[in-house]
Amino acid sequence: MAIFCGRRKRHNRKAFKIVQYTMAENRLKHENVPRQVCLRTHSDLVAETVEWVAEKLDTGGLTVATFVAIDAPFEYSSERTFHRTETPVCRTKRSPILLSLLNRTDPDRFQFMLTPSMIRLICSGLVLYFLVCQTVIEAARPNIILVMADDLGWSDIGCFGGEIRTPQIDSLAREGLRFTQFYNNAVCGPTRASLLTGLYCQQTGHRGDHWNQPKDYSKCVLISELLQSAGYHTMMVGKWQGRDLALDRGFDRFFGPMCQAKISYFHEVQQNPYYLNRERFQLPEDFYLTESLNHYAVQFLKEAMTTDKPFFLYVAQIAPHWPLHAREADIAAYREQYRERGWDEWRGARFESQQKSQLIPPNWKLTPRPPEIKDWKDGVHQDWQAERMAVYAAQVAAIDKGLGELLTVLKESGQEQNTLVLFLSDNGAAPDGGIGPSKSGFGFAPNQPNNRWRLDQVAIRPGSGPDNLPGSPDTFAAYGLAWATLSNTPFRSTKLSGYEGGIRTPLLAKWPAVLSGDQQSDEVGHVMDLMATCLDIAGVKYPTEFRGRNPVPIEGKSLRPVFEGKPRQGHDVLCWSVPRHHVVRMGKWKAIRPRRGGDWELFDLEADGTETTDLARREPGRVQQLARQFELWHQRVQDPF
Ligand SMILES: [Ca+2]
Repeated sequence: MAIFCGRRKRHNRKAFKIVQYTMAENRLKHENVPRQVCLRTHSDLVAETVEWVAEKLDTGGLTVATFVAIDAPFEYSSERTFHRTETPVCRTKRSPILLSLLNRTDPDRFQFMLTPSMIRLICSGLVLYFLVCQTVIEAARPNIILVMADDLGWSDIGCFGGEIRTPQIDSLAREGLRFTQFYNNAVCGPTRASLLTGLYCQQTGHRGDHWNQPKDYSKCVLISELLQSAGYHTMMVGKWQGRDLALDRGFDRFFGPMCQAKISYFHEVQQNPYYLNRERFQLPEDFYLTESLNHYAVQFLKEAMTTDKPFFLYVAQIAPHWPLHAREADIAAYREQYRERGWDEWRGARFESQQKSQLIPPNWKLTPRPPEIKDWKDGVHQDWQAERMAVYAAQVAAIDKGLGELLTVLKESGQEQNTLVLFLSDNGAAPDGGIGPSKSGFGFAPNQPNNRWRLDQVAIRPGSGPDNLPGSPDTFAAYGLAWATLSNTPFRSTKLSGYEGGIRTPLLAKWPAVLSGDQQSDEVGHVMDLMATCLDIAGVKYPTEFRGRNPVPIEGKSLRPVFEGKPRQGHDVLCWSVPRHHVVRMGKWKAIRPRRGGDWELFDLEADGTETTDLARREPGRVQQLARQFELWHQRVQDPF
């Protein structure tokens, strides 16, 4: 039997839905066979339709269920909607409906479908041909899953040398490609601006030096908007830093906080309201941020499998960004390994692993440990220090677990082959949290209530130390410069900086239909290339006009040739204006100077990727050439620094 759960023109949507459900209930009561239902529902009703069917499957009322989601953005009208609704009918898995329709075994049930216009359409060989062609084209368009971690250091994942257990992320490298020279914008908001628009963040109104600030959407178009308008089902979970709703920016589904201030992993806090699509979302008991994001990513992905559209899922994880918040069982899994071996030993181990796996050239030196960081063996409060890294590791592991859940859904759905899965980090590891124990920090201090941040008004214990361990919901701490230096092994400096430890990100790509496994690329790329890549593989042209806006021409360059093993026309010059530095890279050469003025330093990244030897005095002409390129870029993107 077929049940239509959408609305007809002039029908009250809710009333019609109830009528259809009731009809379905009655049919199921009185018919034993075939107990098969094909539900055709508007995409914003899919979730509850799925729930309804799940209940029927549980109670034995149904044995098989198939779904067709009608594209909600189109207004319901006979001809046009018929195109939208009947396209799937022409696909083999929808054939039961078509057969029923043509056989007319139960005309009552299909009274709605058999309008004159629909019959004309079914009889029209030309239109059918067109629909079949559309179906073939649609089937070839790849799905995209893009997972971005927040403040994850370059080597925190196993396949980049890390000791934190990340088997799922590592599987992307084993079954795909790892990029060794990929860049972000050193801080959250600017990276997300580039990722979502394919532009330098300055072109969208970001200065590049602030974690979060208003963006000028009049000059750009978002990846979600273009993919959605091209027929993709678009979904996002996680960190949304816009002032408007993600659903107003091209996403069909959204779960996460409107992130405007420091966040908690366990509770709702000031300036971070959660939304599920357009509705405010009340956090359940026993909430844990990363698990919740993982949960909704999986739910959205499963829902996407019920549509006939290709999909784009953007998972903007907030972990392992501070505060250090994790569940005790997850922390316990890492506590001993950091008590036994500190930052020096693990850093050496990561470096060795990176050389052994040829992630980095053998001639690079490990960047020196910052002078303020003591030798681990000479340090005090080692258990507290170890606890800081153990909580951080638990936060990383939670991201990995979520990716694993997505990969499982993908595999079981049979869509693994033609799905591009990308993983990266929005900036280098963050140095915040202090070198030693503290009594205050992050706006919390002794002799003040510290209870205005959490909405449930529970006070935060300020600072961090041996008598105030991090991890639990009433703490607010970060792991400090020493561990951040480990996270960014072998690179120099950290988040906010223009040195490689601030702006270089791991990037992994898995796409079985195109990419074989265990590949590595030293192609230089930037986070703005991801939008160009997604549009390229989806067959979507970047527009000169979109809904009354005239977006700046896209800066990003597609990575598709790299996936296909072909030569790629990369960036001649890349520039950054990040919180602490101005940076320009041309080929293997990189010049960097303090943002607030000062001399340029020059590094040969091929010979010295860890930026240990400044060549500026030896090559003043080259410095001048790079500085000129930076000035040209600065004028072009209208950086207001
Ligand atoms: Ca970040």
